[in-house]
Amino acid sequence: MNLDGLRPWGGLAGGSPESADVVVAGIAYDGSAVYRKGAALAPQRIRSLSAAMPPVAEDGRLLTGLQVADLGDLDAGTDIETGWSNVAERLSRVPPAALLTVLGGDHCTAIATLAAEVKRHPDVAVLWVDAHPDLCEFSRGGRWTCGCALRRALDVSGLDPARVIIAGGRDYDPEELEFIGANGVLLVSAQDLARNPTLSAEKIADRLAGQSVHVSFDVDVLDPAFAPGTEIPSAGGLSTREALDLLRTATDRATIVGFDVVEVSPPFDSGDITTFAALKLIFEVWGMSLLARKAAGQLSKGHGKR
Ligand SMILES: [Mn+2]
Repeated sequence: MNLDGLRPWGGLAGGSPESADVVVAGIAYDGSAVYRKGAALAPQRIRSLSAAMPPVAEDGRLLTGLQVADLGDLDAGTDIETGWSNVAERLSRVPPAALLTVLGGDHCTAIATLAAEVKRHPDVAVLWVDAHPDLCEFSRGGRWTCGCALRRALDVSGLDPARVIIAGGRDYDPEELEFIGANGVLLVSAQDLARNPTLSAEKIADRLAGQSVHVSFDVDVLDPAFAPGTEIPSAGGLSTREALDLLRTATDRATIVGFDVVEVSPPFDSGDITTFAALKLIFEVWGMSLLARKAAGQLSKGHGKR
């Protein structure tokens, strides 16, 4: 792909991490993948192709002037069980006013991300958009495998499970459904979303209204037709269009303070369509969060000086 003359992040890269509107970090780790590795290559691929994105949201709002500071990749070591805390420590120092954007990695990278988000925003709610709840105590040979990602994130962050909403679920282990029922997690399944997209998204919006929210987006929530480049494709998923509309409606009355996109696996992608789906989601979430912050007068001085 010829990206000559184009700058990363749609030309928005710049500013210092202390004052930028958006702070990006990668976690190039896929040691928790049990089916097939490859997500460790995602941060670099996403960054590289980010130069091809226009700095304009799909509704025509300009992102021009938004300052995007990229910390590069943070080192989670060879095992997330021990490596999450260093990454969480660095991410927790991202100013609360910045929109944190993390590029996974497999979904266990979200353990570090959510631990940091709870530090930055103690009352944060989490919208976990994923084909799988990742709520197993033990899964596929370990407690720190991808099927346990959300369970471990709750453990280490102290986040109340009742502040978690799972959207797009369709593949479950029995113990996950038990945990969801026993702990007040709201589950809005892929089937719910397909049958009644607006009502389902509004149900989430009611729960998130007035809250600071972190969106953890596992790209396998998308149907494999739209995102083949992932560790374990799950049939019956959302289109990219449906996912964008879900995020917009569900967070309409909330403030998005962070977003991570995980499980993009470039080696299994086809023509980079999964990487570009991730980039579309990132840029649109920036637009959604930007609108709210613009209204609140919380943007960097760079914004609006076009
Ligand atoms: Mn997941």
